[in-house]
Amino acid sequence: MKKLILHTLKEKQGYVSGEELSNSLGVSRTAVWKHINELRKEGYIIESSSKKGYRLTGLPDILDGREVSVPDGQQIGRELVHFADIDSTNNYAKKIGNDGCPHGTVVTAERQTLGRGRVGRLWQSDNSRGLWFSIVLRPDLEPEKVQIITLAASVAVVEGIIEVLDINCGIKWPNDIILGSCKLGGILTELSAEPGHVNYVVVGIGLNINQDSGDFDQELQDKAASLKLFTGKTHSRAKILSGILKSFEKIYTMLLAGETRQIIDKWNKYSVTVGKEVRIISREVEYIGTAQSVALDGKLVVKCKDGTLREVSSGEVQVRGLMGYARD
Ligand code: BT5
Repeated sequence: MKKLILHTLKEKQGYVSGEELSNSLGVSRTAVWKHINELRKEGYIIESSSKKGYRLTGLPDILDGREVSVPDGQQIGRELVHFADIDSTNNYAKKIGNDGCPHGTVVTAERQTLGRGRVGRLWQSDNSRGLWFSIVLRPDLEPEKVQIITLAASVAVVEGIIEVLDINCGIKWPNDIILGSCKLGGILTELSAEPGHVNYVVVGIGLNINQDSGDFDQELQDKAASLKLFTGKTHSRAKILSGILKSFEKIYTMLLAGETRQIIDKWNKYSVTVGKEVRIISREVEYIGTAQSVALDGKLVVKCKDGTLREVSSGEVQVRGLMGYARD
């Protein structure tokens, strides 16, 4: 009933009388009033006037199915699991991935106590000012081709933000979302596979939305961006998440259709890596070169000083001029 009342108030975009609500939904006016109060407790701002009735004027920024909406027929985000607190949405997504959850299930959390980056690094996500979520995918791809999913996910994030806010972000290979010269977000892709077969992939996305600079740990203060720091305004996480899930569905469909070239072309359009001087730091070596392109399997092609080309599949890539890399 509460859902129906909310739906009616959203549709009307103006006052609806208590009588109209009680008649159309077949409940008493006292029942309507009770549900309205419950909605208010959940953060919906509903004005009331004895003559005109009720009017919805503000939505809470909650990340469950009430405010995060996906178009009919969309698979990504059709199932949403939301937590107030969790260790890591990727951990939970892997658990339900193992248990057989449907393709496209999305796990969100207000706060993570153990948000993870790559190779055991920490991801600061101890407050509800960002978007911390994971998507479970069941792609029919060979395990070697999964790296391209991280690139596709970065494109989905950038295009989702353009769609909702008309703000242009960049992508730093392989998994950073950049705004200005700082890190706005990151992607952690994890895989469960057997030889030749992918069981599931978890794409974990962390995106800073409404943080002020004091919300970041000391060591991140010069490196981290948030959409609020960039625009000076607070943004709806639910709307941004809905936009990203929609663009994710689009790019994932391209991936399954074998349109890898088109995905790389999109990625190149947003890349802040290609054409720049990069410092590659892997377990074995460290060198400086120029990022040339991204290969169809998602590897970064780097031209070294001596003219040789090297393909980088993992390790740390620093891009000159970004997040503190200045050449000494
Ligand atoms: C990443 O790792 O950038 C991937 C981050 C993925 C986080 C999401 S949140 C939902 C899901 N659940 C999880 O547990 N994880 C995923 P990496 O490239 O390794 O970058 C990690 C580095 O980014 C850290 O060492 C810090 O320097 C920096 N960092 C940490 N928290 C940050 C934040 N909130 N904003 C910007 N930079 C941050």
